Amino acid sequence: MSDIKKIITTCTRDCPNTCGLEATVENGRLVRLTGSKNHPLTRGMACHKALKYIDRVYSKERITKPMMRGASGRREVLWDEALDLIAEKMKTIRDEDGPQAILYYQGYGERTALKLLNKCFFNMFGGVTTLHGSLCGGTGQASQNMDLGNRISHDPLDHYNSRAMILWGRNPATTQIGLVPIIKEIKKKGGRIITIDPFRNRSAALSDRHIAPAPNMDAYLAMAAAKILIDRGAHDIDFLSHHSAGYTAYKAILDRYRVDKLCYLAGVSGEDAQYIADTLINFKPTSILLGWGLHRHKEAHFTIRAIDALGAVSGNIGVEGGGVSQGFEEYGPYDPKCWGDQLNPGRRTILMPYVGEELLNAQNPPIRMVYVTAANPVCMAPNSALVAEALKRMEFVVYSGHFLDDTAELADVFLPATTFLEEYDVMASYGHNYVGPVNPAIEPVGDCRSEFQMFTELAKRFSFKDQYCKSADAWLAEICAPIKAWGGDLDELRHTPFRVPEPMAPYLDKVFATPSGKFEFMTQFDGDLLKKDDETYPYTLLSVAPFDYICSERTLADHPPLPEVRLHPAEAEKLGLADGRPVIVKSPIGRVKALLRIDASTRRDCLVTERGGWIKAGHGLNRLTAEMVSTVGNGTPYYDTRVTLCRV
Ligand SMILES: Nc1nc2c(c(=O)[nH]1)N[C@H]1C(S)=C(S)[C@@H](COP(=O)(O)OP(=O)(O)OC[C@H]3O[C@@H](n4cnc5c(=O)[nH]c(N)nc54)[C@H](O)[C@@H]3O)O[C@H]1N2
Ligand SMILES: Nc1nc2c(c(=O)[nH]1)N[C@H]1C(S)=C(S)[C@@H](COP(=O)(O)OP(=O)(O)OC[C@H]3O[C@@H](n4cnc5c(=O)[nH]c(N)nc54)[C@H](O)[C@@H]3O)O[C@H]1N2
Ligand code: SF4
Ligand SMILES: [Mo]
Repeated sequence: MSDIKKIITTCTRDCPNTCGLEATVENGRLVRLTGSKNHPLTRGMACHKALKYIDRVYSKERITKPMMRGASGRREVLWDEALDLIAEKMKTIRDEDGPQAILYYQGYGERTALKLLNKCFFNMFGGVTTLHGSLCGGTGQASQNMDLGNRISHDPLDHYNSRAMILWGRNPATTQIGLVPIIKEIKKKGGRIITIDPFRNRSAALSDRHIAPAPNMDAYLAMAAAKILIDRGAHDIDFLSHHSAGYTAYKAILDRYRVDKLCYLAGVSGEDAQYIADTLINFKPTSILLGWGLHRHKEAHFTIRAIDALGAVSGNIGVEGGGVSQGFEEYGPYDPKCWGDQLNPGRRTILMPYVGEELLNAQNPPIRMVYVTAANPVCMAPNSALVAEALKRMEFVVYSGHFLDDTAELADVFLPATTFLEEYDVMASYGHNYVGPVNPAIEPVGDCRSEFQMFTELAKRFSFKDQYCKSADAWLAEICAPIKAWGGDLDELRHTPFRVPEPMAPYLDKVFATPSGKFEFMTQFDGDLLKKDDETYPYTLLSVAPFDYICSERTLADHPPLPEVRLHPAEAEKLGLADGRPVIVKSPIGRVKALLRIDASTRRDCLVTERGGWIKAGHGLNRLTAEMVSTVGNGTPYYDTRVTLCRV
């Protein structure tokens, strides 16, 4: 008779949906992963990628034993040998150059509660160099903070109160399927959905209208819609006069342009802007969802702030079913003391969007060792070639992960990590307000260990072992102290998600944590900074979220021989390029061979592709992306990359 178990857990992939899951285990082997019905928001949902997670767990390519690189290549070693070497290197470097000669690079691969302790480990060790800035959500959040004081998004369930939804540079049909039933419900009730994206993404098919502005020119579109609204007298005078600051200066920016000029600059038709204004007037409340794609531009704060302003002018801020929402605090429900930063105030951080250059140029002390967890910076950070060169120049690189990806290839020590299906932890979300349990469905494959176990074992080799080495439950009680203070029960959390007591709809009292206590309008706007005409490199490279994978989480076998790039038919004709043929994509810093797809769903000024393929598989689009940092929020403007194409 077979032994069948069902385990309630939570998906910890870098995905805002953070679904409640049910794992089915037959005779110790994971056989099924489906949505768990007891999750109040995701309610039995799981995406098509969930099946792949089972394949990843048992993949032949997965590294399941520690490995070390020596003169004769890589060899498997026992955990003790790997950890002894790491401890010895860390002590030597600390004694010779101080702890800041080590960089701890924490990626986005998994962001659970116990992962706070990774940094805590390095703080107890003496405080190493860490990162600031973001490859992901920095710009949008910092820009919204300027307007709202502190960004708080509407609970996704509050969108059921919306009569319309604007997906502004966001593609939930691919990136957050939990929003799809909400979108369908709004439509069923006669509401409207608008997708605003230079590329006709998958979510456009769910929408009443797809509007395709030129990349990075959305601020003009938002201003055009606001101007139409004000001209029609449909602006929210009560909100503007009592709860906002800076409206006069913002209005003066609008008055510098005519509506048709704004539409021209945005690269859209007048009807497009009218449609948005009409929706905001006649389908109240409207929720506006900002995507992460939207803010991967240097001056994206103008975009975000102009959209926030449109939300305010139309009376959608601090209103149920309204709002301009992007994301949530995935570390919000935890005690920040557990990072341990208070142990070493003022430690050096380096700028993530410039990680290659920063690593090479760091002085006093130079960086000698890099410790990477849950990341693939060679593939996913800008300027892959420089990141790879920097890692090669390091004296010692430790990588903890699952597969031999581009970054792991350069590691001296590979520590095989468990996946979330083999782990005990707690997981909050950057897409909603629920914290869920992470329960091990199966025993670790091979000799894999969770990062918590790895750092606990490593800590035993240091003088701070007594402070660090505690049980997972003891640590979770400390980390999750805020959850307890909010009335949560950690035992109950092992099977039932807990909702963080954030409001369903924020700012209902119209009080904002800004200097004025009011909503603050953008009062300065410099359109010249948005222009990016470049005859040599005429296309904006949009390297968007793939449908089938999360970022670079794939195996070598998953890769087709070439990455695909999508170009508008008129441009392909102009260049004499044929569909299905290889092309060379060139940027000022690199070139990548790709397969051309001729596709009318892109604008003529864009080349669209999916991010995340590995360099060692012939993909690696960040070989084309130069280091840049956004003006606000230290984000990474990947989509300011300009390229051209030619035949192979
Ligand atoms: N399947 C899948 N899901 C994922 C991920 C994944 O890799 N795969 N990644 C996860 C992560 S790390 C993140 S951060 C989120 C991202 O979630 P999303 O923001 O929803 O996805 P992106 O594809 O990054 O960007 C969305 C859209 O922004 C558009 N865009 C780019 N520039 C502009 C612009 O200037 N204006 C406008 N209006 N639109 C623009 C792109 O064409 C793209 O279609 O998704 C998460 N979910
Ligand atoms: N060109 C371009 N580049 C981009 C973007 C873009 O739009 N275009 N988007 C950016 C965005 S939004 C993001 S979030 C970043 C992501 O950049 P990264 O965080 O560097 O990369 P990921 O591809 O998410 O890879 C995560 C790795 O962590 C591993 N992993 C997963 N769980 C665990 C775990 O529990 N322990 C350990 N040790 N390892 C684990 C996975 O196997 C995988 O190898 O990329 C950015 N790069
Ligand atoms: S990747 Fe996202 S949508 Fe898919 S199961 Fe995980 S949390 Fe849900
Ligand atoms: Mo991200």
